[in-house]
Amino acid sequence: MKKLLIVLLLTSSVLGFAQNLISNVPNRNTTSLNGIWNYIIDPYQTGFYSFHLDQYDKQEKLAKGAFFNNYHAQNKQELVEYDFDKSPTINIPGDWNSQVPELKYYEGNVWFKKSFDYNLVSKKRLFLYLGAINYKADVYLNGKKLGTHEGGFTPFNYEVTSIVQPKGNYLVIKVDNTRHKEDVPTLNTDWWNYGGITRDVTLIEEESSFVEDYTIQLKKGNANVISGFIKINNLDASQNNVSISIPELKINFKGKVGDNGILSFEIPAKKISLWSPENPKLYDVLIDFNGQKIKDTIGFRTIETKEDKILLNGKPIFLRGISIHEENAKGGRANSQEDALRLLNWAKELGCNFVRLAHYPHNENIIREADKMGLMVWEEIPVYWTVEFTNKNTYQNSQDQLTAAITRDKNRASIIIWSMANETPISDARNEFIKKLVDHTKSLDNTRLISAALLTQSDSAGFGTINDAIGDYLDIISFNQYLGWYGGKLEDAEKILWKTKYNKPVIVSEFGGDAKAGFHGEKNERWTEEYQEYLYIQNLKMIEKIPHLSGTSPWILVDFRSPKRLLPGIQDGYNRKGLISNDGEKKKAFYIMQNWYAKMKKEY
Ligand code: GCB
Repeated sequence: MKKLLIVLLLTSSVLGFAQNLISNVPNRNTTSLNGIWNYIIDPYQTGFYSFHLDQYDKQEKLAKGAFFNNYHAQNKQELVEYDFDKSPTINIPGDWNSQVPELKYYEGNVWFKKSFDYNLVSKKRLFLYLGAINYKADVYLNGKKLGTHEGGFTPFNYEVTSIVQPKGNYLVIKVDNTRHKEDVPTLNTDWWNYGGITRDVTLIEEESSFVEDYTIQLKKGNANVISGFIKINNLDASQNNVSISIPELKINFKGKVGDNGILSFEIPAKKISLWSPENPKLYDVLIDFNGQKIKDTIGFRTIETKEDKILLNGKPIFLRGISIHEENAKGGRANSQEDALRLLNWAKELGCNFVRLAHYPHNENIIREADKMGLMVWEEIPVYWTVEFTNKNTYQNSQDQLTAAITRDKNRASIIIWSMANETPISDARNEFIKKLVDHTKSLDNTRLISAALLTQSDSAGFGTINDAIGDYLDIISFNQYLGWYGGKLEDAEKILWKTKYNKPVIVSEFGGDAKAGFHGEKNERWTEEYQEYLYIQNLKMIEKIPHLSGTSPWILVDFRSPKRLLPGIQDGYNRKGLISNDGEKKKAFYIMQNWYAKMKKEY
């Protein structure tokens, strides 16, 4: 049995499952591997397969042709047909499409290499943490395979303690952003498939036993109890003391980690200054595990629903939101703190207290900035349109992405909603799939609200309805509707009524239409700023009358690149539904929304 277990463990590491995710990376002892990397474009995967398509990383003997070996000819005669050090360079983190002109439309394989030195003193452990790679990554350090990871928007890590050397390490990553039907997202999306190492690459140094992850949040619906868990990696049972202190709240809790490596706790707390958009208070929190200290800044707030209201800290709120893609106005994946501030400051200017970060988990910087700025956040996974709901691997992949997002972000007060899916076609398999994701989310975090952006129908009496069985599992009924753009007449807006069978809060998670900034005309001329402005005026008249309305997040803050938007002279590869153009110019509809939010702010 023991032997079998060892074999299983070995096989799993060979298959390369990412290890348990380490959280709160920004506050750990880290070394950044960001910067200039070499890359090789490899459309035929020449560095991965032999000429008879044997996969090099499954072979025993050293394959000189395998790019992950970073091999250099030993003498003038030897044949080696690649050389990272003579290959071009690219900035990491960063997508390849917006950095290398000939890769603008490329979907396929690119290899990346970074060399580094690292002096790891004995008894310490080292982990390689990858913030996100789109879509599939095969990761190698010094020629050894660390693993394969799929999913373009979530972090993963590998232990490299026994592989790293003081000098001349080479980290090689093959990135493949080829789309597949069974992937998450699937073949068809309305956003650019930016390929590459799009988020930070970091080495994390730890002791042999360390705090891997924790939750420190208010207990569901209770503003006087802080609860959660602390999880120790490789617990040494003789050293199991943990303390959690929050000096400003005079909390100094001491506990012992159980044999399973976990300490669960509930700490009574008094007079917490609760986090809210008006008061984005974050407390310094210190965890001390046998003298190892890890710091975080955490806000405390409650979020619940009661009948058709969303209650923040026990009081009803209206979510004045905007949808945002993780993209810079000029194109390219956003990642930095500066990128985050640009986007979130625009949202603030619009009058928002809420952002829908569509359609996948965004980078950690933007979530942490939202925490500081007092913006509530909707975070979602790319279960978008027609993912393969009958495919077990597709489900597992979606669940893994959700787990990683929750693990990374569950201590951020700003996050109030986990969203399971966007505009997915109703079927039994899909309902079952989403239900499982909901159950999984609740098992990891029962303190937040759950939603999904649904599609709408109209009933025989002409009412707009939400006739979707997964509404039963959701805390908030959210739906996307495009009156005056994909259907319906804007003149009818005031007459259109909505109903839902659920006595739950409703969010209009998308509405909008395209306008090319600077293009003017009559309000009935498509693509003009006037058309978009009129569309917003009319939609808002309809939206105001939606029963149970608790928020809106129009589509979208900034124009974004989409391979599906091809109209020359107008779209030119951009979805133009932004309230702000990709040159940062505000369109007329921006001010309609801004006024409406000013009004809603007064009413609530
Ligand atoms: C939607 C999708 C969003 C699209 C948008 C559009 O319903 O959820 O991803 O970009 O419509 O512009 O059509």
